[in-house]
Amino acid sequence: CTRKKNGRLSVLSALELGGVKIARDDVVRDDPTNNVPDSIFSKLGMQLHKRNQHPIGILKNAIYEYFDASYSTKFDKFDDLCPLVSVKQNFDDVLVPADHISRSYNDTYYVDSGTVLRCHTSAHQAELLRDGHTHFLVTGDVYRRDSIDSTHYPVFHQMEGFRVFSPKEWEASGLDGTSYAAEDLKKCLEGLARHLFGAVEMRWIDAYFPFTNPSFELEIYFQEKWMEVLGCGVTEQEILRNNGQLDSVAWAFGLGLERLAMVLFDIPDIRLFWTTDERFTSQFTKGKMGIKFKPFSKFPPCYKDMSFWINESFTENNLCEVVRGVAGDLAEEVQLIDNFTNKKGMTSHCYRIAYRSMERSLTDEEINELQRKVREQVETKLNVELR
Ligand code: FA5
Ligand code: MG
Repeated sequence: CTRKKNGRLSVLSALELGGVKIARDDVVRDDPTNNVPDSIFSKLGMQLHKRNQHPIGILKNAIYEYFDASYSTKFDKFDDLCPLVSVKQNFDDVLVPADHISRSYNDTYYVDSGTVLRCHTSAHQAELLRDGHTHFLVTGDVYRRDSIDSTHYPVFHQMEGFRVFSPKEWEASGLDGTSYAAEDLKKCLEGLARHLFGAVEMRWIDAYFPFTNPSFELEIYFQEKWMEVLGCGVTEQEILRNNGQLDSVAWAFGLGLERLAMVLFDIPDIRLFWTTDERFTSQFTKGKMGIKFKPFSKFPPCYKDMSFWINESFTENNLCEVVRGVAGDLAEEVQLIDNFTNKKGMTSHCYRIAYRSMERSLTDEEINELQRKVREQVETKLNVELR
């Protein structure tokens, strides 16, 4: 059912998420404080992580199994928390500084100035701590304005893990609380990686997150590159104190489920998780981890280059949003291939866009039309001068 609103046709729909009813018009409307495009709204409520036959759901269940088998204390599991959260939940509660780039409209989808589509499952740490949970896993869809390539998608899934320790747990060890938690965290995640992968090449990288210290990232070797699969660390005391845990220490992690599933199931492109093509969906079975995805004939990509003079407000995320708006999942990659500044101080960027369908071959006409629209919108929406 459709109706005209503010001069634009919008498909009416409402969905219920985590007990909250959301109407499309609550999210997608012509409002300068809202930057959620229809293509993103349409992903709300898909809940790939709750489908037991889908690689994301299969992986979630396998991780649950690991935690159930490894710990005598049960981890409380949440996979139905509403992805619309307040700016406070998404950022303030986890100590993201007021001027941090992740808060910008360039990086995050805002529903209005006080509400976002969560950009990480860490948005739920504080409320769950306040509700008295000390061991928990939170799985859900998260949303980010981001680049376009085979391992980045504007909607993906994370699983958050959180474990609180009381003083008696580390005091006997001779270690201080932070070292104790950091050791336990690495042991837990290495054990998880072994449970999921058996043998796989992995390495720890020192990292930074506002909500943990120390912080680490785990990388796994995949498609001839190191790929970051998770962030983690020892929770900042302030978060614990603010939420009723006075003498404790804790660890937390946030896993990217698509990235892990790509390695586990040999899935070469992140867009495939969203396809309804049976040649993809029929290859996976509830509870079965050993399956390797067999690509159904790979279609050739088509590359189109475009050059323009950028302006001060130009960002790559805005460009990617335009490309996705026009080409949707036919956009495979957007890559900066040339960049120079002339004597007048004008900077030119050349981007190469790869178009490819996961399901069929595209015609020249179709691609030319996509590229024509991209060029047109890049000019009008981003205010850059095409060359
Ligand atoms: C976070 O989101 C932190 N909240 C993780 C965390 C939790 C750290 C608790 C410490 C304690 P980061 O932005 O690095 O961190 O994202 C975590 C993972 O999500 C990445 O390692 C990656 O696997 C995945 N990821 C990030 N962006 C994308 C994307 N655009 N598409 C697919 N996966 C992504
Ligand atoms: Mg990261």
